[in-house]
Amino acid sequence: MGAPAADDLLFDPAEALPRAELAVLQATRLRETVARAARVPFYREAFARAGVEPAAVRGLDDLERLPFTVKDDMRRHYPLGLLAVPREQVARIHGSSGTTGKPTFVAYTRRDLDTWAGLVARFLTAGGLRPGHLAHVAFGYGLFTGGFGLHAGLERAGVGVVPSGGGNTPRQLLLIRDLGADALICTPSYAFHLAEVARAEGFRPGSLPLRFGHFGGEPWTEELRLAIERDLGIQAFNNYGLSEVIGPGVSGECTARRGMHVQEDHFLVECLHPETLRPLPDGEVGELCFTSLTKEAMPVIRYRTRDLAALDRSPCPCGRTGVRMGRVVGRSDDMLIIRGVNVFPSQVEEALLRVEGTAPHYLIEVSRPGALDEVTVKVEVRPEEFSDEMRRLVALRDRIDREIHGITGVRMTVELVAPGSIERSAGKARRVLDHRRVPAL
Ligand code: DLL
Repeated sequence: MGAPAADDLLFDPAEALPRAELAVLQATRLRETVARAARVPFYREAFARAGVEPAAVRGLDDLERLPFTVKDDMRRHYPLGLLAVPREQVARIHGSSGTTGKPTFVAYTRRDLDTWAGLVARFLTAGGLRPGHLAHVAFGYGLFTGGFGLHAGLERAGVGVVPSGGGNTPRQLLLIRDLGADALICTPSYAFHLAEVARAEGFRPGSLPLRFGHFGGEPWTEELRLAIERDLGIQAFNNYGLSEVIGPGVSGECTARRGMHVQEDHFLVECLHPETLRPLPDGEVGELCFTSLTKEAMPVIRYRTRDLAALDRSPCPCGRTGVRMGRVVGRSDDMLIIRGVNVFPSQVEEALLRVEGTAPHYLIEVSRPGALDEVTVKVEVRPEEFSDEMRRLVALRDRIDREIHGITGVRMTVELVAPGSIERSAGKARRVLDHRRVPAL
């Protein structure tokens, strides 16, 4: 492997720690994390149920004995029941959507925010950004970790930031062009959409000043990468993360772009068989599971992401020693990612149940006709409503539309269909038809 290649600047020497040293650091941090988690009643009880005495956790070999954490545990302890520090030490709260319509919250101490910025700065640096560059952030700023997370990491890396936020694509193009941004930061589908809108506005997307793109927050394919690179004339890098674990910064690509280096001095990663939950050999696609090693406000123990990907431990020419995860090729639950927003079919169901006149039969169809995801929800109306006048049907549709948007945060096209027209099944009802192309395994 040798020294990192000249353009593979490390933001932090810890990225290239020899594996043996890394293992020692991880073991120390795992002990600290377990001790910290044991302050939370939920974890204390989970450890007790698993027969684990927190003080007896000595090293990495003990990981397998620790209990799993799932998203539902977070929901059940809404809003901040998994906090491991006094509320006064919380410096920021972010959140992600959940099935109940309520977000699940994640909290950060000052030190967590500092750690997080450093982790994001690492992958941005690994992907070519340098002090003096200017980055255009088109992620939403808010509870979603994308906007603020990338923003802080860019600043930490010494990169200038245009905090544009989401929406108003023509204006985004204007800012990128007139301010001379070197890098675009958003979801991959939005990057592609920007290029489309540029073309529709009559200019060549490749004429924009952009040279780099750092994209994440949703699954994408190698084909989409090539298309974005060709359209915008940039090098595009993939980065991955999830709010429960920290947000963006869990892993990211280096210039070799042979998978995303997991920041293993801050997170232990396991790749498990989604049903047996036994570890899988490298190269096999399984469910990724993360244990935080440095988080203070909300440590997570063996958090089951439901994201399916494979791990690769072969040496990387960049010199970073963190294991690489491949593209996320699917989910082991029914969560959909619509334009970067996590949506569960049960949220749509919840919205429908709030509206009188609908039958509990629906079908969510997802497609990507252009760059952006489109969702149509077909909803059966009750017979007495269906025969009713048009005006009432329109009002019903608008009501459903508002409820769905209120709960999921996503605009979906609502189509009212005749009673009995949605296929019934004897077993599990098929609620989702996802026509988007599944990334190749
Ligand atoms: O999406 C954090 C993030 C923001 C990552 C910006 C990267 C850039 P959540 O909203 O909690 O957090 O959604 C997390 O999004 O479990 C994956 O299913 C999916 N996801 C995130 N990044 C990628 C990626 C943010 N690069 C969920 N490839 C995760 C595939 C991704 N899926």
